[in-house]
Amino acid sequence: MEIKKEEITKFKNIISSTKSALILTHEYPDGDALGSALAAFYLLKALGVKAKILFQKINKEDWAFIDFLADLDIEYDKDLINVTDYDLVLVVDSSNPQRLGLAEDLLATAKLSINIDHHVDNSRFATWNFVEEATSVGEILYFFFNKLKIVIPREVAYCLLVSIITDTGRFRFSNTTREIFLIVADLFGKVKTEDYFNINKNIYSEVSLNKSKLMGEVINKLIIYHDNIAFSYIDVESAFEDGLIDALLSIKNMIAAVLVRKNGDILKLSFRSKRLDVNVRELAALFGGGGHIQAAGAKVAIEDLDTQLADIKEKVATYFSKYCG
Ligand SMILES: [Mn+2]
Repeated sequence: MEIKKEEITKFKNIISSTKSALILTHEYPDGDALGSALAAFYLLKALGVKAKILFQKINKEDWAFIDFLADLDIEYDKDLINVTDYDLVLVVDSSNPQRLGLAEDLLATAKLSINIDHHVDNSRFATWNFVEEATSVGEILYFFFNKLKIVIPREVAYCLLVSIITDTGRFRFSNTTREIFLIVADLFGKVKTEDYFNINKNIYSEVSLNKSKLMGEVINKLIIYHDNIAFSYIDVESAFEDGLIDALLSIKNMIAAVLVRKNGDILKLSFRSKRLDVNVRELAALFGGGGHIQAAGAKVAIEDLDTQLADIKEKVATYFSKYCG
């Protein structure tokens, strides 16, 4: 990818009149949301902006390993934020304002907003939108640093690696290109060897006991459609979100997976596909959601749970019939 010079100039101009900023990302932040929010904090700091990050429903246990980062200003409680205290709200990794969960109203009342994202279906909801086709917001921010000629310190390189590693599924997804390896090689030169080891160990080699139990529950409730589609429904309140669906998708012979989670009064639907020609974004759209071809999601308000679950199952089975058999 390449960010146009005009875009960088535009960003620079907006920031030049900004003194304070609030950084938001989607609730239940994943590696890219987290990595890009932290990298954005450092980017703004380098540009003379005092920033604060608000994380919502973050799973602190799983992400505690990035704690070594210094000078951060992070808040976890939305109620402690008065949005009028900030000149600007910067949103990362969120294709629409609804993804911000309870922080949606903070964005709605912000004086000015910037949206930096890599989801092609981004609704361009901010005053200024920087939506680029990239593996991750981390990749986009890498170009922001470079084009603005801001040296990337170790902490930022670490965050950008977390973004890129998680949003390429450890360089397994189809968005993995030669270009992304060149960026990673550059970032490698800025971190310590043990940093890369540490990121992978924490994200992939270890799963907390609670999350392991939840994965067990996902597998216990498994239903297979057309011999190739893994489906599961769980009703467990938990902050663990990321990676649960991988337990389904990694089953041999599955070409796609659907995970439905009851979360308070909503159903959260996640869709993943193993194949480039199996489009789950189209399926997510049937439920008012969106995302990428191989990874998408939707949220549905619960009215009549049993009827809705039956409807979801039927739509899933029908949708995939064209790919199976
Ligand atoms: Mn992302």
